[in-house]
Amino acid sequence: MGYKVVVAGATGNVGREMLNILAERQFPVDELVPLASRRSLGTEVSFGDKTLKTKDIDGFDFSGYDIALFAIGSDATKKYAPIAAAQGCVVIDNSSLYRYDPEIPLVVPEVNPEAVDNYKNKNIIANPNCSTAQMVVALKPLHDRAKIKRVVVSTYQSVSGSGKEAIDELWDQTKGMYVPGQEVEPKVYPKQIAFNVIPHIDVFLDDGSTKEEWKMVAETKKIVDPSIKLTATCVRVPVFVGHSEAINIEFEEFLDEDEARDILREAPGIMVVDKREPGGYITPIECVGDFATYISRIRQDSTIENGINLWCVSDNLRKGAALNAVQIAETLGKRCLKKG
Ligand code: 11C
Repeated sequence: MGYKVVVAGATGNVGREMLNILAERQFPVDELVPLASRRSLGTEVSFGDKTLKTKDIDGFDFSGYDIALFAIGSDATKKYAPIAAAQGCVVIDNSSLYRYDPEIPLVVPEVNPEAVDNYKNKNIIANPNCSTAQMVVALKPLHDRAKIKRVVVSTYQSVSGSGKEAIDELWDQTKGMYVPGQEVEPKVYPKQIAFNVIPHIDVFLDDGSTKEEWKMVAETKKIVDPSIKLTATCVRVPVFVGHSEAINIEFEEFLDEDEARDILREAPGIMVVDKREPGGYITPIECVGDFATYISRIRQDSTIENGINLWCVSDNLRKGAALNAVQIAETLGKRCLKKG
């Protein structure tokens, strides 16, 4: 016996990945309904070897459905998640709307699976931001061994994090560079993204940081440990899929780089690729379509007492969004909504 599952936002980048991953991981599904806004109504989406037509999210009756994976952005989530939750369907939401609500669990199953048990508070579970999800998978096992004091992280985030229009903007701008008269002006981003990097993701806050940077701080505290201090600089780079992060970690206790490598090799969700030679590390192109978070360049930071540097790469549409949401559904199934 399986679950009755809804995927809301099934025609978007993340929604399509949710459908792929539910099928790839053979999530026990008895019935799957893809939902979309009226604009995309009737669009066909693939689920394993099936082709399904999307239904209208407006007016959809969630009663009798077990789990709804939401990838529809904060505004639409605000409207539809409370309806689904009130109708008895557990919402796993990819937007930022509920992440910072103390009553709503924010879950990365490799890190805090037990938080899922609090789903009953509001029948909603939040999925973290992509840049946080991959980072905390690496931080948690190291924190358990040597207690993290402070993290300094710089991100190199792909354009798929900003949606389909951003992918098109990078593609068209790159092609346009070679054709005189066909240069493409920035629309999604405030500056040219092709052959450039932009140190700005999400809105600016009063202290000069950006919301993306703030999210990494707030979410790490909620998922791993509120005592961890973290400072981030988030940068958009001309890569289609795959976020990369250079992470500097200061620990309470000394942690040798070889031990850190061994801990990470054993940690769930992580693949260590760390040969100290040209090409002995992972780049974003190589992580696309994978489930793993890749860790490379593990080394001592000898400028501080107990420091480690590392490089962390993951598919932002998968671990950063759809995969983590499906893993939450799996965890919810195992811990709380047992079937069969
Ligand atoms: C980006 N991290 O790369 C963002 C996308 O809070 O879920 C995801 C935003 C979020 O632009």
